[in-house]
Amino acid sequence: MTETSPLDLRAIARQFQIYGEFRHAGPYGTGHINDTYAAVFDQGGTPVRYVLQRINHTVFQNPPALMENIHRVTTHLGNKLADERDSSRRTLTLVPARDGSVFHRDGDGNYWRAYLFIENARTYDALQSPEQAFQAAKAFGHFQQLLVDLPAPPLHETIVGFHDTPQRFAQLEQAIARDVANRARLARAEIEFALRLKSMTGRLLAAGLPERVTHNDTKLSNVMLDDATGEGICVTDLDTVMPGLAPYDFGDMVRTGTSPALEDERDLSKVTMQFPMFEALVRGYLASAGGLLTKAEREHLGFAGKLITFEMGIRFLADFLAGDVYYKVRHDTHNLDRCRTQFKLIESMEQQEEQMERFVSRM
Ligand code: GN1
Ligand code: MG
Repeated sequence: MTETSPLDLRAIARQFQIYGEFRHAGPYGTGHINDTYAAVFDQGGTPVRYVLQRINHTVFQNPPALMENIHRVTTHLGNKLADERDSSRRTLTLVPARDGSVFHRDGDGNYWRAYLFIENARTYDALQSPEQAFQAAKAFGHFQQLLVDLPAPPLHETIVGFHDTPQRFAQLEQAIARDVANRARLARAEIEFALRLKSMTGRLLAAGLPERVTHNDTKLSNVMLDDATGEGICVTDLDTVMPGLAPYDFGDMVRTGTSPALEDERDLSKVTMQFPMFEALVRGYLASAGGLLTKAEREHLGFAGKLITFEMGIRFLADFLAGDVYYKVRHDTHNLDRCRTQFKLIESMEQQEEQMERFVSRM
């Protein structure tokens, strides 16, 4: 994507309707796609933080449509939560640009947005307890539940076919065939593993499940937990909120919330699906979204964890083979490392599949 050169965060920040004097700004968070910064303004003697984000417009090809989605979603959430204690910490709130628009476009053609910073809460790249898993899953379920009555029209599809797992698989097959970076030789075992599981890719799409407004990127580092109460207070990363299937959202919680290891852990012996975390995710999700789900959606919750872990594994693998064109990487085998943790996690899920199914059906 185009660089703002040199990156002048003060100038960017001043394009938004933020009171006070700019103090400083720096990189923030661990996302793989957009560039995120925290900026501090002095407001009458008190330092106040804001989030600034540059949207990756190679990945999200229509930023204005994406921002229209986010504006509609955050406005809807804000209205529904208005009477709750601490309401401004329960949803992201966009700060308008000086011209009133919901984004700012800089001279290099980059799209920027600003949010209020949610203080006294944080995200975790790996969860530390079943209680945290419960709270995080409950927050994502609540998010889905609050958006059931989002007024028409449907949200824009910000990435077409985002959770079309068969299409993701076809993209992997293409990457293997092209092998542009000459890396297939480094990933023989992973390619074989992927080819063996091809037949499950279409199962969720073929299940006739209802389309809902879903988040679609429910990795657990996308929900903020309140420092004082531990409550899942705010769901973040709204770029992929669009029509989708609820089990995919639940599945990504299982992918990211049940293993004690990070997504790019190289010691694969640390990667395992911890059953107590799975139980807590099911309980938390059903505590808020249970009333919403159909029988068929519930029946697919266990399977969805495995399917989306596979989807992410093949996306990392395809990007490794393509020469790291999509995800941010810090070294040559970063995407392959990520793929390996996903495939290891699938093996761990397979060993506990029956138990997982039984638990879900009892709830
Ligand atoms: C990306 O934006 P971020 O880092 O939360 C990706 C997700 C993946 C995730 C894996 C738009 O999410 O689909 O699950 O990485 N987002 C996009 O960590 O591709
Ligand atoms: Mg994201």
